[in-house]
Amino acid sequence: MPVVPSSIKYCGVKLIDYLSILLQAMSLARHPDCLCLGPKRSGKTHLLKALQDPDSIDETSYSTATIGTSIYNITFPTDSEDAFKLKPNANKDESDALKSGKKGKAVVPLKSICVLEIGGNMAPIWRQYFNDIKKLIYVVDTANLCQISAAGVLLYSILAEPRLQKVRILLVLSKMDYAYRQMRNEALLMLQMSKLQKQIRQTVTIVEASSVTKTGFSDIYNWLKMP
Ligand SMILES: Nc1nc2c(ncn2[C@@H]2O[C@H](COP(=O)(O)OP(=O)(O)OP(=O)(O)O)[C@@H](O)[C@H]2O)c(=O)[nH]1
Ligand SMILES: [Mg+2]
Repeated sequence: MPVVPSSIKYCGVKLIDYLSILLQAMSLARHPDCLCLGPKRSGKTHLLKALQDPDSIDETSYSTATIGTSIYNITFPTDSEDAFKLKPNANKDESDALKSGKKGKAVVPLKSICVLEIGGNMAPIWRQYFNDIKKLIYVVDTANLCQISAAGVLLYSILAEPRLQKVRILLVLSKMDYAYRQMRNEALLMLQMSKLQKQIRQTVTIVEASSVTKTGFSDIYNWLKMP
């Protein structure tokens, strides 16, 4: 582990640059298929853990703030139609083998996607991770009235980034299990989505989700499945 030179130990900007290079080198061992961004405590870690293993998150779960980045490998079943699309030349035997196991039990092919979460406290240097990204999940906490407008401004700054003009965007309205959350239309109004969508080139898919009740998860898996 390299030692941080003492001269920059307490110098905020330089230290954060140093850390970002270090973290980038560590996390890019496998290039992520997708980035997950959003303000602090918006629910990124909870969401990705729950997508990875739905049983790992319930109403008693707590996630600590992500310092730097975290990688998640999300594996999910593809339906048989997708499997045949992936293998267009499969003959009948291969197709049957995909559909059923030896004892006739259904075997559904799995697909895995690598998602890189960058902590909300890294927002000033998110753009260092924008190279060669095809998909981006942006998580907004619908139960945090104080944060939601700022989340919209941050989202706009991401969508204006030249390297992200062809990226597929998934906007997750998180924590939908809270009674005091903003409803979809109110949240979108506070994010100024209708104004924003007129100014951007990307297609934005919007999903209401809860990592506790797993609301919206089938829509998220379907979005992840897209090429
Ligand atoms: N009830 C409920 N609570 C949630 C949900 N998602 C997140 N939380 C709560 O919000 C807290 C923060 O969520 P995290 O997933 O750590 O937030 P984050 O976006 O990863 O935060 P940073 O890593 O700091 O950027 C969690 O510890 C949970 O207590 C949800 O869907 N429902
Ligand atoms: Mg986190």
